[in-house]
Amino acid sequence: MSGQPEADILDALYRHILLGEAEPSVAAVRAGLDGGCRPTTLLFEAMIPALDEVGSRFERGEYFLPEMLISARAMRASMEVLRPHMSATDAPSLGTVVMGTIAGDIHDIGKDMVDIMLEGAGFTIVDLGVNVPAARFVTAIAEHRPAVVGMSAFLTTTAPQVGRTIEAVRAAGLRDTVRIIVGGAPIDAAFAAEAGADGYAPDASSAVRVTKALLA
Ligand code: B1M
Repeated sequence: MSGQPEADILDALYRHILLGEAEPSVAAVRAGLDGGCRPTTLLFEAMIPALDEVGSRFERGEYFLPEMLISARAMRASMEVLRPHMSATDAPSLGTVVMGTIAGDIHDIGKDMVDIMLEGAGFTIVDLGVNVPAARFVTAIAEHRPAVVGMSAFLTTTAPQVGRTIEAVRAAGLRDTVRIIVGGAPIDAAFAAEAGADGYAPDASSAVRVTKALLA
């Protein structure tokens, strides 16, 4: 047990990720877990708010790409420590989900968070990574026969690729074999419906709820 109050650990974790201090971030996650903090508390009350502040600083011109990058590294290192604590037990898989960030977009932290939450809920994840061309989604569906396909989009400029990817799945004759859920900061329910998706989730927890509902 670390003996530190939870609020202090959350505060330290927030600051370390904001400042891009990977090792201290990882140490704070470990201290939190040792002290009995829930992994989702660390994630939603410190780690994600820190990255939100990184984004705000970038918008205000106080942070530039290198700062975003080192904060992202600290986030990723901390997520790796959390991941095993959020995994499901040996229960049978609820189904396979093929996930990927659409073409032109290299953001993956939010996608990986959705992976972790879905894995934790009992789904099997096939993650295609970032900058995934429509054709790669199509071949992955043919290969893995998933119940659900998840697409993440984080940039306004490349978000229209979601609709193009869904169209490619349709053109390949595979659209009726899968349910498609989309998410990411520039996307909302109206955009998702317009793009031809079956579901939309604004965050990783609701992605689990929506995925289960799509399969019910
Ligand atoms: Co980028 N970036 N970035 N960036 N970056 C944003 C997204 C931005 C909002 C920052 C800002 O201006 N405030 C902005 C986009 C503006 C816009 O288009 N509207 C932006 C920009 C402009 C850029 C570049 C163009 C910068 C440049 O080069 N000038 C460039 C683009 C590169 C490219 O992709 N081609 C770029 C690059 C980068 C880094 C490489 C430095 C780094 C990425 C590191 C990485 O991902 N490996 C980075 C980062 C770190 C950010 C911010 C700061 C943080 C992103 C993040 O991880 N957030 C981001 C600002 C921000 O988000 N506040 C920003 C935390 C994450 C948990 O939230 O990603 O929203 P989020 O994911 C959520 C939900 O969206 C949802 O659940 C997740 C968890 O709750 N969700 C789903 C996600 N996928 C889902 C799928 C679902 C359902 C829900 O179903 C399948």
